[in-house]
Amino acid sequence: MSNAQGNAISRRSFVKNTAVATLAATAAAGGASSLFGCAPKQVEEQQTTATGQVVANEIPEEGKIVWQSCCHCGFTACPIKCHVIDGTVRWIDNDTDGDPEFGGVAFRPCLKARSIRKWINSPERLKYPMKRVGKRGSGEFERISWDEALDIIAEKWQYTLDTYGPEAFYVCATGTRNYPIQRLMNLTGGYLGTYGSESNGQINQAATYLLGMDPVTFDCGGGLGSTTSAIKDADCGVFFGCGSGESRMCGMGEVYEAAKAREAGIPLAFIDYRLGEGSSGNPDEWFPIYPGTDAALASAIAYVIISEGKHDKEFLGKYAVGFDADTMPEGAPANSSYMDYIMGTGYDMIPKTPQWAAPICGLPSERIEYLAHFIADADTCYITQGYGPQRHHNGEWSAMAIAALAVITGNIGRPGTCPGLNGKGMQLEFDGGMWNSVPIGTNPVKKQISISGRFNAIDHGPEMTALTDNVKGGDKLNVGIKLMFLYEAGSFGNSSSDLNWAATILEDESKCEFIVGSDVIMSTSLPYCDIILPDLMYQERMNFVSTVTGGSAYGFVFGRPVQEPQFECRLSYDWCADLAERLGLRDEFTEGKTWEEWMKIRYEEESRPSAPHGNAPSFEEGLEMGFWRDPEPAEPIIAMDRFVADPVANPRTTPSGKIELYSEQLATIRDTWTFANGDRDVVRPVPSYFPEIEGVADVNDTYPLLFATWKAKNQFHSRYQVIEELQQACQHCLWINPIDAEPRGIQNGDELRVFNDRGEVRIMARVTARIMPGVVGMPHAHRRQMENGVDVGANANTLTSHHWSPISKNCPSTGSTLVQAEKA
Ligand SMILES: Nc1nc2c(c(=O)[nH]1)N[C@H]1C(S)=C(S)[C@@H](COP(=O)(O)OP(=O)(O)OC[C@H]3O[C@@H](n4cnc5c(=O)[nH]c(N)nc54)[C@H](O)[C@@H]3O)O[C@H]1N2
Ligand SMILES: Nc1nc2c(c(=O)[nH]1)N[C@H]1C(S)=C(S)[C@@H](COP(=O)(O)OP(=O)(O)OC[C@H]3O[C@@H](n4cnc5c(=O)[nH]c(N)nc54)[C@H](O)[C@@H]3O)O[C@H]1N2
Ligand SMILES: [Mo]
Repeated sequence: MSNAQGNAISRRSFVKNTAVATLAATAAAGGASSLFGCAPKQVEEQQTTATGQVVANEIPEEGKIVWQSCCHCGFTACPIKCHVIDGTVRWIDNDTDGDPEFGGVAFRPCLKARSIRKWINSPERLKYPMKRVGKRGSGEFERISWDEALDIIAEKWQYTLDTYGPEAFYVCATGTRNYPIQRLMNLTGGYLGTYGSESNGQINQAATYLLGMDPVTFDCGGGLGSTTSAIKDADCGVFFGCGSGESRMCGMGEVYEAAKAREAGIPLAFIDYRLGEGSSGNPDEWFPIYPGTDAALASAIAYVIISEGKHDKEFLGKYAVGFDADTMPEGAPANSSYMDYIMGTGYDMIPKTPQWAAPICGLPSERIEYLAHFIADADTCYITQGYGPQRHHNGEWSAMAIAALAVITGNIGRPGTCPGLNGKGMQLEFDGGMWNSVPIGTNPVKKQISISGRFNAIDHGPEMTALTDNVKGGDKLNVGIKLMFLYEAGSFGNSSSDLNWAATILEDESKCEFIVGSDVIMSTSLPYCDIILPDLMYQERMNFVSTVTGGSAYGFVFGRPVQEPQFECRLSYDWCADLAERLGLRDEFTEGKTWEEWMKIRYEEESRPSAPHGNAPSFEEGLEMGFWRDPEPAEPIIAMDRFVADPVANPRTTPSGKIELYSEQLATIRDTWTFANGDRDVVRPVPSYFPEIEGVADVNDTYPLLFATWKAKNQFHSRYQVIEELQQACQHCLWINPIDAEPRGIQNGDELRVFNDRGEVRIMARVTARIMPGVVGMPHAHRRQMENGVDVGANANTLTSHHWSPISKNCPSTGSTLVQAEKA
């Protein structure tokens, strides 16, 4: 940067000088007020910019600083510095401790976190407990008192326990989080459990069978994948379906690490059906492929690598089984190795050449060859995937086929590598109590269903078995879900698929007899609840989180309430204690402790010791600081490094203790289970491709477009949607390629009807070449709003299918859906 005199000055000294000048001006204009106290009144001064423009420079009142966090974007909990004046948040700042030079590190939250005061003070907030008075779904409620609400719940609780037993209880939450209500249920006999998550159910299976992940600790030697910061030691990077520019856009996460890598000249390739922000911010090259076809692409890449003899024979021999005939487990059928599948001597006798894959995935064969050389000709290639590719009907196999590329090229367990999976690797592996809560104890009910199985279990629970529905912990369910807590879960609008079908199940009061919703705003799930309880926002309670980022900086937020509870909103731990009292269990529930006391115990016992440098403050010190950041950057976590260093001492959790390119466990599943989707559910012991239901192989004249979804950068799922400014900043629209728009007479901004046999939505068109021809898509979790059977709010899940994947029984929420689109 140069100043007017032509002297080069660094950005940092420029910032410093400007700050001094501003402070001097402030003192002059506002009198001798203390700089850091709460004194200054709003001071206005004028500044002239370099271009001669005159701008007002408002310096807001400092107020009291209360640190809090945003709501975690799944993996990144950005710290926010709230300036509170007279008990109200007035403005939000960020961590400013980092070096202001580019390349320096500051935890800068995105537009969502910056809008937090509009979220917590939204006019749409729930204010009082309510009781349903109309039909389920009608949205007719009346205000009741907390006592009345808790009396009704206690009565239904006891009735359900006596009539159906604990297996009929269910907590509908996202993933497997811990909530106080689960602690209470565990004290009254437990509840039907959940495994998997909408985020990464399929990828976890891939990790388990191929790489031998420990499903309890998720340990792959450092989470499911390496941290993104590991990329600094790679020669190049390949990202399959990674929306990090939208899904982890905070200043400290993947975007930052990828940007640093690019600055250092490390080329990055992105594979996605659309050029989203995640890709456009970072890639040197974009490789568009049809949704659900990553395994075809990966297999063809493997074909090129193996035919050219560029696979890492030494690595495969030492660390993997099932690559070729020499390393097959005893008793496995002939010609069934991974190499047989790839080279065309396997079960289908089809060589997986680039020419075979090109029409399937829509990427020209030369580009596939190019990608193969991009990976194989580098000494070290960082291979990873986001969660998009696996959230498909065939997602387990997409995830495995991608990870197999890291295996055959030996890009595992050494600096600069990632084993092709990105899961916990998005985070730093230390426990920050991301969704902090009280310990929930042990669930006496051992049966579990997949997270996508909840509507099935309400509809026909007793028909669900281990072999047909992957019910775990027992052969079958004895009873359907009869009492459900919808707890911080937008199952009815955000997370679940095929919502019109789901509505018919919840409307029937004989199925799930009693539903309680705990939320903060009137979400689209709540009209199906019998009782609604208004919760506190994260920022209104003690909220302890780690700033997990996947980057090289980290810290803990010791969030304190930024404002008093509004209206009759209550901390869920407190009303659960009152409910426990009605069930005769208050003392067992609280053990005499407050929410804050539990936070402290969990921090001292779990989170503090997990900080990598052992230098985290005590809880009291942390509260004093509000936000603690480790002054030392964290070294990258390299997944599976311990295994690669010593495979005998650190075996994987697979039966062989090695990476299994041929999995006998999968062969057993194939031979013993009955599959919901018949022949379309394919299970093979090797990473391989099969066409998903409602994928490229099923495109037809009635529904010719592949429909796909991703994360909106202006929402965290449904959260923040009520903030008008955020909606304007990033309008909800359907991306459609000009090649598909033109014959339909569709232009930018037109209102469209998008439909299939499951439902119809209305949405604005965004005609753009940044999505492949033949594919249309939108961010998920926009508010569902039904008018005459049409969702005019355009929630993606009004259209998505419920064909769950063969093993994890997870719904294919980012894809596996065909639609037609036309002008409304
Ligand atoms: N702003 C924002 N951030 C979020 C969230 C949010 O709601 N909003 N949610 C958080 C949560 S809970 C999660 S789980 C993470 C998810 O984080 P990501 O995994 O990064 O995000 P997704 O949008 O699920 O999928 C990533 C990308 O996969 C692409 N994709 C979909 N199907 C396919 C496919 O078949 N093949 C290929 N190659 N690409 C495909 C999508 O276009 C998208 O760009 O994000 C977290 N961050
Ligand atoms: N089509 C499609 N479907 C998807 C996805 C996709 O990419 N595409 N992504 C999937 C993924 S990865 C996930 S994680 C799920 C997410 O699905 P959800 O977790 O259901 O999504 P949220 O919108 O975060 O829903 C949380 C609900 O909790 C409420 N809430 C917010 N804060 C609080 C609080 O402090 N207390 C209480 N009690 N309630 C609160 C919100 O208002 C909202 O109603 O969606 C999945 N579904
Ligand atoms: Mo998620």
